[in-house]
Amino acid sequence: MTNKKFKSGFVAILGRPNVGKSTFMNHVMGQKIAIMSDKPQTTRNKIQGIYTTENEQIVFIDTPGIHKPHNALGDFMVQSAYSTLRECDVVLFMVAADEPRSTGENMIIERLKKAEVPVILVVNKIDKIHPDRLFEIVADYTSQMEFSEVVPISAKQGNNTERLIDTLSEKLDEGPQYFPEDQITDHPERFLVSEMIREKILLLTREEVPHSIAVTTDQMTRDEETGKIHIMATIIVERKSQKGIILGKGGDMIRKIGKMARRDIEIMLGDKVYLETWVKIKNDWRDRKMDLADFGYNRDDYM
Ligand SMILES: Nc1nc2c(ncn2[C@@H]2O[C@H](COP(=O)(O)OP(=O)(O)OP(=O)(O)O)[C@@H](O)[C@H]2O)c(=O)[nH]1
Ligand SMILES: [Mg+2]
Repeated sequence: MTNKKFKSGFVAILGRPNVGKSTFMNHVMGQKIAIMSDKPQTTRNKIQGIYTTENEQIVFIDTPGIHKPHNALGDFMVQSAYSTLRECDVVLFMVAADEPRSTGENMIIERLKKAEVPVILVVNKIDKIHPDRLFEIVADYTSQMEFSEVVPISAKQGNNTERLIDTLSEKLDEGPQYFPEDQITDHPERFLVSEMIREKILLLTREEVPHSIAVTTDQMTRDEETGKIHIMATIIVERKSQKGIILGKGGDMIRKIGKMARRDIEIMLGDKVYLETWVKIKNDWRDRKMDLADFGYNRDDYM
């Protein structure tokens, strides 16, 4: 036992889509809590990653990438992201080193200027640029607003992420351990199962399809005969043509999705899984409040 005071706090990770927010949180947690992909708007809900050591508990809140919404789902995502400003002690504003500052970033910066908590600028993906360019990138952002710290990292390779944790620890006040030490997230297993299926669809499909799907996990029970966990999940699409793409020729695609997702789910649950998936069409669900709520995008989340 050390006689150091226990520190804790909530840390929101904000930024444009695709800058690496979820990759960073998963790296810190040492496991996949939030799904990741090279497609923008991968994360749709706030997701906590609870990082506990003997000296501290940092509750990271991964958020949907802030963008200009084109439907009710987008509205929900952006609202959830901004709502974390009211519930956190520190903000990590993440940008990508390999992309110039855009109007998207400028919009976020205007909001962050009004934040009542310290904002740390995290320049991610430094593995993608020549080190000489870092100075100019940092100078550009710091000319726009005053940040309490600037930390360049590579979330993918893990460069400098420990320094970022140390910097965060310094910023946090003494506080209670909010969650038991073995709790890693605020979402139930069913949510993580749905997300892992959605991740494989993001990986395997293109254009509008990844954005048009939702996944629900309707049942998770242990099959007494086989001893496996029997999971029944539904993939929701917006159009008949999308259903065709998800099923694939002779069911090829859905089998591939199921196989890849099952592997991840088995690792997460530490158990054998039998995954059964169904595909359902719900026209324009992304603009229907009732459907959004049914598929886990509840307004309650940010009100
Ligand atoms: N080269 C490199 N790629 C990275 C790094 N961090 C993330 N990526 C990649 O960037 C892409 C987006 O990563 P995500 O973690 O899904 O990004 P996000 O900010 O959570 O995106 P949204 O959820 O859409 O807002 C993925 O293809 C990652 O592998 C990094 O440090 N270096
Ligand atoms: Mg994400």
